[in-house]
Amino acid sequence: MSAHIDQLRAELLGAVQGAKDAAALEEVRVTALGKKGRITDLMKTLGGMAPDERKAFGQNLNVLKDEVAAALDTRKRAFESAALDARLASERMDVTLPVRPEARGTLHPISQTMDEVAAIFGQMGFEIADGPDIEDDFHNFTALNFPPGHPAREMHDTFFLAPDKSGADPTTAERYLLRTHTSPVQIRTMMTQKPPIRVIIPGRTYRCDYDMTHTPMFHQVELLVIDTETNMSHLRGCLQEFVRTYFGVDDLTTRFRPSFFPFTEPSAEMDIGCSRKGGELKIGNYGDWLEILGCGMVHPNVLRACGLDPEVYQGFAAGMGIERIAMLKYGIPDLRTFFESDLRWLRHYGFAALDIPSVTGGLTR
Ligand code: 2NL
Repeated sequence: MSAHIDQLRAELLGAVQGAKDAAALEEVRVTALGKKGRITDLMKTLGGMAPDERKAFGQNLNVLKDEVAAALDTRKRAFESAALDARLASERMDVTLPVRPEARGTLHPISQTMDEVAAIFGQMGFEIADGPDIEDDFHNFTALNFPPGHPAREMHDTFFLAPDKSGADPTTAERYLLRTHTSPVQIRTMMTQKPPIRVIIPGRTYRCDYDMTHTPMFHQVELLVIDTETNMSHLRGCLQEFVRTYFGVDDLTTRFRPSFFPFTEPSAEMDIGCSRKGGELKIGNYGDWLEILGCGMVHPNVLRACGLDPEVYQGFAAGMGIERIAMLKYGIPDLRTFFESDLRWLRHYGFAALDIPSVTGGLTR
């Protein structure tokens, strides 16, 4: 009898070891310990045995049953642990890798330059104003003291929108256009805000012109100060502070030359010191001069057009081209490349998106 059990033990333990996977192992379990399993069948024979024989055989059978159950359990755990190892290997990740790939986008130099200008004038107490790109004749010309039919209107190479079908006279305020400068935003600001006013207006402007130094869309920033005691020395101090901070030259000299704009009186152009020695432009006090912006005291007619009494209020305004000051600071030689969306150019001249300009942190990389 015990020889029979030994043989069954060898057979069942061999089957347990030979099972290739969890499903095969389960079959072995059913064959051995299931309701109609080999050990179970033997258990059923106990009832027909003599008491002594039954006791000995029963004990042996129980030992075998426990042994087979233990072997099944060990093998089952081995399969589970192998399955877990395989899953861990397949789902493995390197936790030392950076969380995200390095950002590849950059800020366009126009955006960077606008941010720098905003940081400098923001520090001086200016707010940013904006307005529509599509304007009417009144805000773009008439309120700015361009008389009807004045040649300066033609000088602006204005893009006019198709006249509306209402039959309105296209030479009057009814014609819409793409703003030729950001000045209409100042008009809107003066008409809606009570002085004191200190605003800068960065934005897109449009003129029908295209050559080496002109693109049909370009960017300007203008500034406007309106108060009751504003004079030309405020204008000069403010603009001088701007160019010194923007170009990072603490003692940069400025020079004012008389000029003309319909909307300012007196009007001036401001130059900054530079050198052109060896064909290389350098900003600084080297004896040569570079024109940087136009400015002046707001014309009384402009104040009146906005409902401000020129006997009470006066102020100054200035305007400059963003592309121009960006080219000067960052050594960009060709205006037209600003608008070509050439990825190599953008990567070369672009700025890190999180490198936010501030006056205290330094404005540039
Ligand atoms: C330039 C010159 C300038 C202004 C813009 C201005 C606006 C109002 C009233 C008076 Cl509402 N002036 N703006 C004044 C002087 C010059 O721009 O060369 N820009 C590129």
